[in-house]
Amino acid sequence: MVSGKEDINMSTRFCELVGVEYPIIQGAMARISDGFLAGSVSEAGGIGIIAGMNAPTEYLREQIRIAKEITNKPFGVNVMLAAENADEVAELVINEGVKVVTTGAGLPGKYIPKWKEAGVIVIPVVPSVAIAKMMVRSGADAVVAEGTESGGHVGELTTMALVPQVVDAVGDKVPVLAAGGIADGRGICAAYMLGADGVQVGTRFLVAEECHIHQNYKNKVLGAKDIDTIVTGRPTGHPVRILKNKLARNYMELEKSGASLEEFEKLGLGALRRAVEDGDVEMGSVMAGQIAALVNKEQKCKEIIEEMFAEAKQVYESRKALVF
Ligand code: TUI
Repeated sequence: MVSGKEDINMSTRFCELVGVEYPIIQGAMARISDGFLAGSVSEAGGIGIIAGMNAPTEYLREQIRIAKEITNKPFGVNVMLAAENADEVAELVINEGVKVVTTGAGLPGKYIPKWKEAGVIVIPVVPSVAIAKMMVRSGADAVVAEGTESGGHVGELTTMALVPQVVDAVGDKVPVLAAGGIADGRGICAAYMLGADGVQVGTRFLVAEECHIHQNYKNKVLGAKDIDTIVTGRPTGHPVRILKNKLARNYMELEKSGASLEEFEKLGLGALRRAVEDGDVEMGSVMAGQIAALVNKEQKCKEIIEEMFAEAKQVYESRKALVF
């Protein structure tokens, strides 16, 4: 206690559930969040997540082992349910003793009993109240309520509208984490005020020093303005938020012309790899959230997490003083 000020503890029931210091998950980012990034986030006191996406099972096993070399703390794997090898990845996480699984883009119900039996903590990422309820009925231990501000595959609702509704629906049963548009301490405080027990952050970790993407991708994020993201591919049923570039303009042209799904697919083929590995940020898919403009420095994962929570404490103190 210093000069009558209570020392604010930002720890929540989510920290107890997972056994972490800070209630922050590094969002799974396809082709981006590997064992090195996830291990670094976990070692810094959050939960790092290796993106399963469509990666071969053997590649994921290697990434899990890399994360284990970096940290003894819990980390997770995201199982992208649309992936062809989802069944194999679901087994892999059990065999490798992975502590946390997050899921995206589908319903993981059929895997949940096995995961729970193996002691895996299951945290589906959900875009709506109905899906959140379904997941909790299936045995989810927590949910991430992800607003449309996020990068990558997005739902319709904003974080501001979605999070309190998911909290009302399932918050008495499981912790709810907020995702979409959170990149600093203000976002953490806002999430807490909406009833969340933590946050999932993706975009800010794109520019982490431990994030091994092409520097052109990082520079594109660092240089982004508020209106620089756009949602592409709505007609395909898989809307994806990316930073505006030539690829995004081509997508918009296709949408206007009422193009076939094949044409969309052709344009999207290999686009993420082009951006992440080749650094082609014009014809590549530069996935990032609406908060990209707030992300303006490259830092270590540890600095990012500690700065965000230190800022959250300051914000809490200073805003509290406004109210009488
Ligand atoms: O999954 C994400 N974000 C993603 S996945 C991804 S990989 C990808 N790349 C290109 C095209 C499509 C996918 C990049 N970013 N976020 C979590 C999320 N889950 N958002 C929406 C959902 C979701 C949607 C429907 C969860 C469950 C659900 O169930 C209903 C159903 O019909 O399956």
